[in-house]
Parts: sequence; C-alpha cells; structure tokens
Amino acid sequence: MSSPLYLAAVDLGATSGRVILGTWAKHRLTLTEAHRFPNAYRELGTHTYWEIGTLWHEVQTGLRKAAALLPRGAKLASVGVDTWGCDHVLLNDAGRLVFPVHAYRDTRTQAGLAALAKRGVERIYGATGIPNVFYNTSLQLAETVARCPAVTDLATRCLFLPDYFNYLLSGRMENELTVASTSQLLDVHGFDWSRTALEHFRIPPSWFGPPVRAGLKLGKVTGLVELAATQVIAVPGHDTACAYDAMPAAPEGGDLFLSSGTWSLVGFENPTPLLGAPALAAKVANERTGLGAYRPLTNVVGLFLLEQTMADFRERPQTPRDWDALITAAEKLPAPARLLDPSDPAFTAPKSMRAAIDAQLKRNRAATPKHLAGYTRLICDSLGRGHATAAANFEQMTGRKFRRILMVGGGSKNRLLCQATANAAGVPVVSFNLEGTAVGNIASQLVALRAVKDLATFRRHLGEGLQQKTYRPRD
Ligand code: LFR
Repeated sequence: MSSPLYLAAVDLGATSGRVILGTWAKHRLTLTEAHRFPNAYRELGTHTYWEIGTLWHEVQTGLRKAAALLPRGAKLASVGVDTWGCDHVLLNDAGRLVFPVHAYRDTRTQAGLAALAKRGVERIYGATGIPNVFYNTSLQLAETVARCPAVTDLATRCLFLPDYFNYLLSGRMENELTVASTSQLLDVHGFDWSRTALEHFRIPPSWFGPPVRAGLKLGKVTGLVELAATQVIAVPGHDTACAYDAMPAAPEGGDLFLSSGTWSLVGFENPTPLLGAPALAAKVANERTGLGAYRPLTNVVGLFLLEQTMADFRERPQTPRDWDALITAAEKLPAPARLLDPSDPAFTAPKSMRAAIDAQLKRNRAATPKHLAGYTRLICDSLGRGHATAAANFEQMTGRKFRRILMVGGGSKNRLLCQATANAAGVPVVSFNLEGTAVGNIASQLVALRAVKDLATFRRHLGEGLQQKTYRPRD
C-alpha cells in the first residue's frame, strides 16, 4: 500500500484567502483547512489596491501551518496557487514591483470601458473571446500605460497574481494559461497573446511570456525551510478554472456548471469557443481550462450583492445558526413582485449596496424591502433568475439541453439560492459540499505528480462518496 500524499492549495479570493492541506490516500482526498484569513481591497485617495505584502505574509503563515499539521517525518509533496482573475503586478527583471497593485473594482477602467463599447468591441471580442467588462486586465493595463507612461521604462514583466505568488515561492516567472485567459489579451484561437488586443490597448507585448499549461513543475520552494523539499506546481491559476475542474460532472455531458461566491459564474466545458454577435450580447467569456479547452461562461454578479448589503445592516450572521435563521426568515416571505437586474453597473462598487438596490427598485416603481431577510430573498431570487437566463442563452446558442446545474462554492450552501436557481431554470440543481477551488487546485497537482492519471479519473474518484443535495424545481 502506498503512503499518503500531502499537498497544499493556496486559494485566494477577493474577500477571504485559505491555505488547505490535501491528503490523498486510497483514491480519496481529505481536506484540512490550515489557515483562513480575511481579504479586502483598500481605498487610497480615489483608487483601490490590494495589500499584496499582507497576502504574501498570510500565504507563508498558511504554508507553515500546513507543514506543521503533517505527521512526523512526512513532507508536503507540492503546492499550487490559485486566485481571482485579471489582477496582476508589474515587475522588472530583478522581481521588483514597479507599480502599485490595483484592485479590479477600481473605477479607473470606466472611461476605457465606455470607449471600447463605442468602438472596437466586436474586433476585440473576435480576437480574444472576452467581453467588455470593467475588471479586464486589458482595460486596467491600458489605463496604467496611458496615465503613467513612465511605467514602460520601468516594467519588463506583467505577472498575474497566481503567477506572482508562484514566482515568490519558486523564483520562476511564468504566465499560466487559465488566468492569462481572463485578461482579454490572449488569442482566443490559440495559445499565445493577441497582437490585435495588445496593439489596441497599447500594451508592450514584451511584458508577457508564452502562457504555460497547468501541471508545469516550477521548481522547489525557496526561502521557507519547512517546505524546502516541496515542488511548486503551476495549477490552473484562475480560481474559477479550479472550481470547474472540481465539478463531478457526468462524463457524457449535459451538466451546466455554477461556481457561486462573490461572483456567480455559469458555464460549461467545450472544445471550441462561443463567438459571434449572440455570444457577445450575452457577455460570454471564453476562458480556458488548464489543458487549453474552453469554458464559456457568463458572470452574473453574485453574492457580492448580499455580502455588501449585510455591511449596510451591520448584522452579518456570524454562526451557521444565524445563517440558517436568516435564510428561514427569507424563505417565509412572499416572492418579490419585481426582481433586480443584477447587471446594473451601479452594483459594481457602490458606497452603499442597499442604496444602490433601493435606487434600482424605485426607478422601476417597486417597493423596497424593509429588513435584511427581505433583501436576502430579493437577491437570491434575482440571482436565481440571472442563472436561469444565462442557462437559456447557452442552450439557444449551442442547441444543447442542460439536464442539471452543478453548483460549488459558498453559494452552494445557501438553500434559498439553490432552490431559486432550480425554480427559475426548471432543472434540478445539485449542490456539493465542496471547497471547489481548493479541490481543483489539488487535482492539478495530483495529475502533475502522476498520482492520478487525468482529470476525468480524478472527477470519478471525487464523485464517489461526495456529499450532495438535489433541489428539484418547484412552482
Ligand atoms: C472569481 C473571479 C471571476 C472573475 C472575477 C474577477 O473569483 O475569478 O472568475 O470574473 O473573479 O477577476
């Protein structure tokens, strides 16, 4: 009998980060949370930034804690890093940061967003397969270069956040494919950068290296004695790519994927991208899988709406019991007469989410909820409708019929949201009790280490013994 394999997943989200220890034994994966910490962008003047030094400190703390959890004599075989998409650092060859690390909700991209919508959006969509959205790296870098042109004298490399943490861990600078595919700068038909997009946004092509596929071994961890023997593996660096990899989908197809957290990402896996006017109108993002296939998806805002509304009420549920009480109260309310349009740009980074929601309702002459349970009901029902619309658009564009919606992420624990999605879509929603992003991250490491043959085999093992709950559509 072979001994267990220990692996660490560094999984950074916009509102919280985790370092998870994975133990692989007898074809079963067990996860132990070694470290969890809050994350938030900070406002300095009129801009927003990530606290990148704090994030690195937390990553190191988490990896030390993961190593400390191992049985005596055991070693961490490998570590992989995934984060949210689009955000990046600019460096020189010596690895020094030459520009502050902006957060994707910074309003600095608004002018570029409007300009591209007016001229060039079809061409850029045709070249990159990524719609015009405020968080795109393309718009961010275009603003950086236009407003601070001296940056082109200082920076020699652009690394996305997972690439940067891989570099801090291993000393090797590489651009990984999945996170590169969130940028609106990658050629949708190949594996290299899009000249059309780089020229359009006036971004130096020399900032990027040829994108590498998931599974590449980058070298041993340097600088952390506890992990001196640990291999750094470039896993799918984009958290959503990891979450999709962790979906125990039926091999014959027919499943739509929903990764539900700060954002709701509704999509599926496909050998080819979805392009053309209907895909552009539905804002389909043709992001890539670790191995280079496509995961066309639509971003339906997500539980950011609820998280931010809670901040306005200052009564965020603290315990699972509080959560249950809030959801129960929301379930008992009558269905809202009018749902929200989650694509309202006012929901991007409002000072008060409650005020932004109220403003939309008032514009539509609808009553505003009186309490947090009312907002919770309204938000979950509206997201459910948004998920169903995305599903219907995909069916129309592909001629496919999706038989189930598989759901992972924080939202999969929210029964109101799961049920609202099943009701609106008219198909069962299967929610998995699974840290999807960390599981996908570890899956890629297992395949790279040849402990598992391939992703399909991993999904089969994962599906056995996984806790799941099915929500059937109700009227
Ligand atoms: C989710 C996510 C989404 C991306 C958004 C911004 O964490 O990675 O996929 O659209 O963050 O990068």
